[in-house]
Amino acid sequence: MNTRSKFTLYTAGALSLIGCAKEKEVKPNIIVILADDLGYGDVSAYGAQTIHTPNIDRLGNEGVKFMNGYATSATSTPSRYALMTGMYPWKNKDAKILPGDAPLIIQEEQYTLPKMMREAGYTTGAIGKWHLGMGRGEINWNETVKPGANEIGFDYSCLIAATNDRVPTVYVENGNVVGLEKDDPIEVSYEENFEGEPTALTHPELLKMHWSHGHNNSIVNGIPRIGFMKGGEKARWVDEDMADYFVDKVKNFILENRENPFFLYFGLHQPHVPRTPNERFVSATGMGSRGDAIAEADWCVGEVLNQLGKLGLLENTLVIFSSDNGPVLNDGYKDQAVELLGDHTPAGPLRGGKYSLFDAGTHVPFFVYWKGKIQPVTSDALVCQMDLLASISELVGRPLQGEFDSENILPALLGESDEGRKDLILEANGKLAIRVGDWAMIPPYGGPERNLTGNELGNMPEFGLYNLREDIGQEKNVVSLYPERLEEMKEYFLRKTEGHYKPSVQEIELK
Ligand code: NG6
Ligand code: CA
Repeated sequence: MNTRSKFTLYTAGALSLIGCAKEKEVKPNIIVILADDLGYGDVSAYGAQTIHTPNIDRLGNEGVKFMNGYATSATSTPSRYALMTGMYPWKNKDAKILPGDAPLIIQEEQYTLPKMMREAGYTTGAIGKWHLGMGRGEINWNETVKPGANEIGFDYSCLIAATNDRVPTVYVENGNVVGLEKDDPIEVSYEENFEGEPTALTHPELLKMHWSHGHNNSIVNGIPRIGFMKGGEKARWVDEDMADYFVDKVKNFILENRENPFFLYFGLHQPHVPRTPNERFVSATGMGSRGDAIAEADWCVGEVLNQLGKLGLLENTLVIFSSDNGPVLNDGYKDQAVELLGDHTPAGPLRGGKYSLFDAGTHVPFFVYWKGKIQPVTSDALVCQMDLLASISELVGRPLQGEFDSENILPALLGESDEGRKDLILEANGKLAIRVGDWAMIPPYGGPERNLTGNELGNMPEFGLYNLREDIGQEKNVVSLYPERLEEMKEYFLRKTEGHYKPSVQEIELK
């Protein structure tokens, strides 16, 4: 198909949906489900054989299954920042893995996806993993913590502040710690322990899960964490119940808002460490806790779909599923993820994983499902979570004003075009790489080849250039075969990153 007829086709398609939304004043509910560290190869819709994810698969097999779907970053905070703000995270120096007591990194005056949805008449909710900071530093967890999700556009929020391995290990609902008792206040520190409080180093006998790197501070629920915490005994979460807790909140939010259009951000905590599936899922996969946590995540997705079905909302709800970054096996606990992996390949055919500039760091599962409105299709379009802002704003009739990195790729998201974005800057640990069309280019960076997880980071002494269509596993660095292509990519990269590229010794060579 030539470009013009393709363009006409998708424009017409998109307009028909947009037109339909406007004419009948039907605003589809929008649900974004973001898994945590789920790899491209962890989902059976992408070919996983030893793990079965029937509910997640349904979104891909009955919706648009993106073969080139991306997070902006190979870790959580920056990816989530891009999704929420439509801006590249490397333009904000604070958008890096945050501790549990970090201040909110989105400015209250900044435009956000939930704000846009609210302007479009939606009720907005954020449930699950947050990891974008709360408060302004020096948080008092015994008072309402502000600003947070509610101040950047969410009408309702029920969250874990950072990650499931970081303190405080409590749920924060609309800024308030759930179940906190007045006479047992919470204190949190990422600097030093509170006197007399057990840690993994002083009281290893209290551990039911052991750490391999990091994760040797406060012990909660027999699990050693990152950071120190005291008090709030009754408010502390039970990891094994977290999925049920959030699924209940999600079902409730959908039920309460069934009459109005709603936007829901559901941050799954699986399969991030510590992997603590509920006993219903223990041994579900034969792959140990990582596999079982994925089975539990799949159940969570099924519960969302069941609730929509039960309330007759499936035809009126657009569901987007993705993951904040690529997979990792040993992320700091001795949970046998490596030993019990068997033939499973969490990154599928891709190279690298979480923390990596190689493709698997950011190339993640990505599905868009809308029953009866989206025809099942497999799409090669290059799409990124950051594009949800511009694309959904188009869908709900609130085109963006101002400058954003988010691109309107609505026709691609709806499966009506295979033209997504042309290029994407990828980020891992503050280092940048680029994908343009089928080509990926990684500048030379100093630093170790792998970190303690064993994942390859993509730090190389020379430029890496790969054609992902021919070499999806980035096995063959073709810099010497395509010197002109490399020069083009370098130029393109410098233009797009506008001085944000901070390499070590190779800077001169690049310029
Ligand atoms: C790292 C943690 C890792 C994980 C990650 C954040 C150590 C040694 N490693 O610092 O376990 O928590 O941060 O993951 O502490 S993310 O998916 O939320 O970005
Ligand atoms: Ca993550």
